Amino acid sequence: MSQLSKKETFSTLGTLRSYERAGRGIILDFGGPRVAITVLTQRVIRVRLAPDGTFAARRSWAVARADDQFPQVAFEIEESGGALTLKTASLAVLIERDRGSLSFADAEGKPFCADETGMQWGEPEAGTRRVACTKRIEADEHFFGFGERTGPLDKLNRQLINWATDPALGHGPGTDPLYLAIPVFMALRHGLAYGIFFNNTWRSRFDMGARRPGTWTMEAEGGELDYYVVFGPAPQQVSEGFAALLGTMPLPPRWALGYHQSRWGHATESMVRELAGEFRRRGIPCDAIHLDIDHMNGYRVFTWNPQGFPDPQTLLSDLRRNGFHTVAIVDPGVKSDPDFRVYREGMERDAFIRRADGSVFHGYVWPDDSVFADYTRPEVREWWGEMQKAFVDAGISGIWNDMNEPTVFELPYSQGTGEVGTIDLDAIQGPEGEQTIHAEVHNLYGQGMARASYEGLRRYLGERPFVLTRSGFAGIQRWSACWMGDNSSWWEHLEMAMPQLMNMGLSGVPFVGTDIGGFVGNASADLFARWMQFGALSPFCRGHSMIATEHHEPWSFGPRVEAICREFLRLRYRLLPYLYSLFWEAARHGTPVLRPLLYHFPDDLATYQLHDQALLGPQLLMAPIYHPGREHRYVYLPAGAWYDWWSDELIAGPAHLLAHAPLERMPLYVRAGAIIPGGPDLSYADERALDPLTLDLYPGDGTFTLYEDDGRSFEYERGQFCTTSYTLRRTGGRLDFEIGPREGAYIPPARQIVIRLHGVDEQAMEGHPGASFDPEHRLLTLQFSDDGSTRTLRFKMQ
Ligand code: MIG
Repeated sequence: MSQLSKKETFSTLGTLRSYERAGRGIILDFGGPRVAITVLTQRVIRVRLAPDGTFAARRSWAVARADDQFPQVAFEIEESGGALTLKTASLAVLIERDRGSLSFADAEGKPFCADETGMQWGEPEAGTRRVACTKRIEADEHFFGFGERTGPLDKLNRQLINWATDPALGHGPGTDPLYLAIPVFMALRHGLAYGIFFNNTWRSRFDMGARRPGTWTMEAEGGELDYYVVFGPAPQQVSEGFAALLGTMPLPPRWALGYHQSRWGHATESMVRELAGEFRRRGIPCDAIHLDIDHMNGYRVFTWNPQGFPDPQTLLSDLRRNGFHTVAIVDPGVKSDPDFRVYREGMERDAFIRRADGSVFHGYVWPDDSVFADYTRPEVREWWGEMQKAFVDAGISGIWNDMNEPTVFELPYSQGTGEVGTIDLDAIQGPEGEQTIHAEVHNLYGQGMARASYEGLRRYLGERPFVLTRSGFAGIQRWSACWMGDNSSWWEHLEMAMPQLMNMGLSGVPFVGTDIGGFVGNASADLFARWMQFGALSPFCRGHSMIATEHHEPWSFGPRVEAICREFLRLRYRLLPYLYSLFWEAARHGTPVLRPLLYHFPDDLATYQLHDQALLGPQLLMAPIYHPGREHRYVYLPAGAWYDWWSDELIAGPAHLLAHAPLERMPLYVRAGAIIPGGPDLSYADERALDPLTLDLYPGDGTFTLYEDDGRSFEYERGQFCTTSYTLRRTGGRLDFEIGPREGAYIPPARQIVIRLHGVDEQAMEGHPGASFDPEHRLLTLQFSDDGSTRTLRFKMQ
């Protein structure tokens, strides 16, 4: 964003003249420029600048709820000397009269998000102007989130551009930006977390102390200076604030939590049948087969290649009978071909983006000369949604949206694509009466497309759809899962996958994954095994690879790696009740599924730079190996007691340890007090009911809530679900395990409960005549039938 750095005179606010209380907040008058501060919740404050004094009636493209949809919240205004203070029950906003600078403070007066240079704006140019705001970085403050990025977990000292981009030739640790543009971050220091959503869809940039140490800046090439401050003080509360603002992921169908197998190059029905058959023959669980662009007829979206896929309906229903769902890719480029229905209909409806001169915009993508639907228009989304019907009729249950930054080639594909660009920045887009140029809505292109896919699929499937997208903006979780695009089969990209996915979670997007094994290039056997270990415990779990590379299926690397893939995918499937409950938590509260350790240990500064360990939910800690030939790695366990997943050895944290990790093992730890609900081995997620329900208990104090529903309908939105809360409490020589009442309308099928109590001695059996004890593993096992009623089990401890 060289233009933003160029020397330019920026205006600043000056002295506060007056203010007025206005509905949910206050409006500050600086004798021309005005600033609106709106109280959305006790913890969520919106700040908007109007350089000319008028707040344009403007669309907030990404927020899930407009300001007036938040319930009214009480706040007070105090005047004292040179400052004005707005107070809610949780925080204060201080406004300095002489400079108009804003700062925030928690209930104890600890400052955060304080203006340094404060708000600035440039001269109007072609109907818009540059805006910026510079704030102070507090001592020991660090920055996380920002969507999908290369590089480390902590983004202090980095610049991050928000501009959806396909870095077509691959990416390295310094590449920025990538496909998703999510101007959302979380600032964290000891005792205080807050979040920022920069509500601006233009090309923008965060500078987190790179240009001027001690300050951070958000700046955009156009649009408004409009941002939301989401106060914690705990990371969880920041996630909840983002959820209130940007929405949460609807529950995906349970099958989408299974393993997905993809590959560019599955060009025929027989290849697909063989692939699916192989999973079942080899006893490797799998739920979904993805069809890449090879399935299309001349790369025409929503069509089938008659040679490769002469009878998709029979193929897909055969797959379905065998427990496989089919996900098909849909790109935005619509082949410019008068004989092609999608093109014809789109032209009739004037659905395609037009250039500034009024002619339809054309660009090259896979089908060569193509046109692009304008998904910012509701009627265009509706029409695109209708296109899903033919796919649903053929048996498709998920859509994979690719190339939706959008990517436009310089040359026809037959001539090698040339440079990769996008739609003309001055092309015309937007709903009637709200027309704007591509530059304002570029970052929303993938979002609108994913939304159209989701809404159309939802309508025709009548069940929960699965949508996967490469591009998106803040709030993309409301419609789609995301993968991190074209990584390579490099150890460095396995390493990078961890902070990428964790930062996506902190940005409000929980359903995320990377191409297991790497997309570009050939994975080595040990890279594939290590990536599968991490991928099997990632929220979205898909193997994918590029055309003309070596095969990357779980069995492509010989029996040793195949056994590792089988073991870890089976583990994922056994953990589905746990994972599904985490997805429900994400759907309700915006909580990430995969979390950096700082999420649960925000006061332990040693976790802030820990990019290579992750928590799956609150209880399971993984420490993947991401170097060739390594069989040991350094692991940090924060305060508290931990169990080694494989040996049940008890480890007291905080501890730095060297974990032994032969190729078959990814170091895994469980927090003391963990209650992990699990199920039987499965070949696919809905193969059979959850019976027995296994509860793995690790002595200590903890709680967990199991969530259950039918796994595929929208009945849960009408209350057809149930939860069961479990509590583990350790007091002296006693461990109490409480099964709370099953709450909610959904009744799971009758089943057995198997309790597996880890790390105990023989006396734990006392009073449990039916229990068995394995002294070697110090494991007590106990079984009874589950009638949904409450129960307390008491175990004697040493
Ligand atoms: O530039 O559809 O990221 O997953 O296999 C290639 C072909 C276009 C890019 C996607 C990748 C997909 C590929 N696509």
